[in-house]
Amino acid sequence: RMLKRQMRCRLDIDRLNAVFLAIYESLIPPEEEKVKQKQFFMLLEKLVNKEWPEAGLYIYGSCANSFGVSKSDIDVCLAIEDAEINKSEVLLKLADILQSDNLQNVQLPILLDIFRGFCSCCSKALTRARVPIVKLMDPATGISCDICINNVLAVVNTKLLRDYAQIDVRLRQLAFIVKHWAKSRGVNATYQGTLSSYAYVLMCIHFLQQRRPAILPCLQCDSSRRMVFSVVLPKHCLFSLVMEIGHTYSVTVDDIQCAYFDQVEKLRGFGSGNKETIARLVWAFFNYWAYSHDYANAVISVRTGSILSKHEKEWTRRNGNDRHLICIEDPFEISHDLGRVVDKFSLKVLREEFERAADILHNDPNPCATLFEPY
Ligand code: 3AT
Ligand code: MG
Repeated sequence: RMLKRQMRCRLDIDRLNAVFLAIYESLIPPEEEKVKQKQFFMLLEKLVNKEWPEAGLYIYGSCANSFGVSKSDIDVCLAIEDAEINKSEVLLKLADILQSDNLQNVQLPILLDIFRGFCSCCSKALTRARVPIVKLMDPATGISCDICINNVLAVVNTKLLRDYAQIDVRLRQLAFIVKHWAKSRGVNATYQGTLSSYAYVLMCIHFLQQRRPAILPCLQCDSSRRMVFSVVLPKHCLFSLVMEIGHTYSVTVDDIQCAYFDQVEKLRGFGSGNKETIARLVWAFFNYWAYSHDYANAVISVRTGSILSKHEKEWTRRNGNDRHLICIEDPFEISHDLGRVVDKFSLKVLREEFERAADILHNDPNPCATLFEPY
C-alpha cells in the first residue's frame, strides 16, 4: 500500500512539472531587457572611467549570477584599489558626476538617493562599518541600480553562483521558483529577519549537492580530491568519469582566499544520473526545510558540499545581534552565517511558510495557485 501511495504521489507531483516550467519561463528576463541593462552599465562605466581611470566597475547580484528574474535592480560595485579611500566621499563624488552633464547627448541617470543604510548584500554588516550606497534610476528604461564601493567579495560570490548555474539547469529552475515563492510570501527581506535571495540560492545549491545521485558537485572541495560522476549518454549508455578538480580560479579578497574549480563546461552532464523533475525537486526542497532539516544542530555548507554542526562552527549561541537559528555558511566568508538575521519570531514565520509550501504541494488539488498566493 505504501508503494502504491508513493507511486501516486510521484505521478501527482510530476504532473505539476509543466506548470513549474511555465512559471520559470515566464520569470526569465527577455533578451531586450538584458541588452538595456548592458547599455546602462556601459554608460555608467564611461562616466566612472573619466574620473577614476584605474577603477573597475562590476555587476554583481542577480543581474550577473543568472538568478535574476525580469525587472530586477542592478547591483554594481565600483572597485578602487586604494586602501586610503573614504567610501562616502567617493560616492558623493560619484553622485556629483552623475548629476552633471559631462557627456554630450546622453540622458544621465537620475540620482534617487545616497544613503548610509545597509546595502542589500551587507545587511550582514552589523559588526562591520555600514556600507553607503548610491541609488540611481535610468530615465530611459526605468532600470534601478545600486552602486557600492569595493564590495569585491560579492563580485566573487556572484561568479560562484553563476558557475554553479551552468552545471545543471535544474538549479536555475529551482532557485527561480523558490525566489518567486519567497517574494510572494514576504519571506525575502533581511531587514525583517527573513532571508536574502543570496541565502535562498545557496540553500538550493546545497540541496542539489545532497541529492542522491548528486545533481551538483562541490566546486570548492580540496584540490587533491577526485570527482567521480556518471554521465548518461543517448541510448542510455552510462559512463563513469573520473576528474581531478583542482582550483582553477583563485583570488584573495579582504584577506580571504576564494578558490574553486571554475571550468564548469567540463561538468555539464554531472547530474544526468539523477532524473528528478523540477516539480519533484521543488516539493523535496520544501519538505526538507519543513520536516527534515535539523535546526538545532545543522549548518548547511556549500563550501564543503555537506552539513556541518553548529558545534564545530561555534555557532551555538547568540553573539550580539547575530543569532544562529537557521545556519547557512557563506562559501567564502566562512565565519559569516547568512541566517544570522533570523530571530525566533521570523524563524517561526519561515518554518510555517516552509510547512505551508510542503503541505500545499502534497495535498492541494491546484497547488501552484496557492503556493504563490500573496501573503
Ligand atoms: P534579487 O533578485 O535582487 O532579490 P540578488 O541575487 O541580487 O537577488 P541581493 O540583492 O540580496 O540578491 O544581493 C545582491 C548580491 O550581493 C548577491 C550576492 O552576490 C551578494 N550578497 C547578498 N547578501 C550577501 C551576504 N549576506 N553576504 C555576502 N554577499 C551577499
Ligand atoms: Mg539584487
